[in-house]
Amino acid sequence: MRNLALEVSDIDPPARSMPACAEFGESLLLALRSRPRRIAPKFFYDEAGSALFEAICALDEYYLTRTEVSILRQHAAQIAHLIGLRAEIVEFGAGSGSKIRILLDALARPARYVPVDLSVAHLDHAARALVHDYPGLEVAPLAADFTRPLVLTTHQPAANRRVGVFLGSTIGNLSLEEAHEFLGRAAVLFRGGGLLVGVDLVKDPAVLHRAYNDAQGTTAAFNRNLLGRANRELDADFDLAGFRHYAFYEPLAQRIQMHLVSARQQTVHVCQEEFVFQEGESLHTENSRKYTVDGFRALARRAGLTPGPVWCDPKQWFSVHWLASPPRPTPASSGAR
Ligand code: AVJ
Repeated sequence: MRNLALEVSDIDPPARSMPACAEFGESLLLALRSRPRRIAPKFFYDEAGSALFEAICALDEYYLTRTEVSILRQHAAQIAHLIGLRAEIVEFGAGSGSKIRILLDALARPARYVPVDLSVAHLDHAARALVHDYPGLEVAPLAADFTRPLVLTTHQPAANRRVGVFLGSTIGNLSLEEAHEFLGRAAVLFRGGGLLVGVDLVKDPAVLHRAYNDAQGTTAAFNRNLLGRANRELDADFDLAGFRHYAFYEPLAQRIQMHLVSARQQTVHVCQEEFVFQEGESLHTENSRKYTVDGFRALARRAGLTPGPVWCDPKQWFSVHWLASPPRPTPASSGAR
């Protein structure tokens, strides 16, 4: 009998299109030259940034992670049933790979697990641990930027049924237009299967404010690490203490905005180029959009998905959605009138 278990050495080195640091440099220079200055939040996640994000997930104020984990635990059996037997699971923004274990433990026999993440180190570490802990599971990591269309269209199917998993409310980093586009591509990629998405919900602004302004300053350190990363990778000379962490909730736009605001007039250098920050001038580093349950379902429907069950915690602070992507009608069934 053929042994389907993969040896760690069998895992292909993750393929990647562009060195992340070169892309970071270009994006930061573009951001600093334009007004308003803004950069994509994906650049937070170097090694230090990923560790800081893990620390955020453990904070009292940051209810998102523990709430989502409790929802997944409570409904793992039903979710596993929807995912079905022998499915290929593609997880976007897999990170440390801890949440997927809740689902893997509930699934009878997943065919294949494809973690998609920007960080090769994260992917490698998580893949090794999963191959060790789940004998018989094929793990095929993909180092890629899932905010780009390329990834979702070039990836080849390996199982009959493919299911996407996008947890942690990472979808909140996308604008409405980008989220619509992502869901539309997912509808095509996961046709005949579906997509499981974790979505943070609109709630008391005070609760949201605390989640992004924790007492220990971990979120501030996470935000400032972007500048630290520039100092390490791009020969920049940001004074981290010269920038204030500023995060606020906009009820009308249903999102948190996060900024780094210059505490004084200062000059910084990035890749030999000089930039002046006036006192109070900001670098916009992140949007974190919140949804209502109905608002998110409507967005998914507009993108071509069929909203199914949705699970929430008792306080209705966080939601996990099953979005089905119905199979294309077969010629036989559409021809039969
Ligand atoms: C990983 C995008 C879901 O928006 O809550 C945490 C990132 N930023 N604290 C979020 C984050 C500040 C997080 N996501």
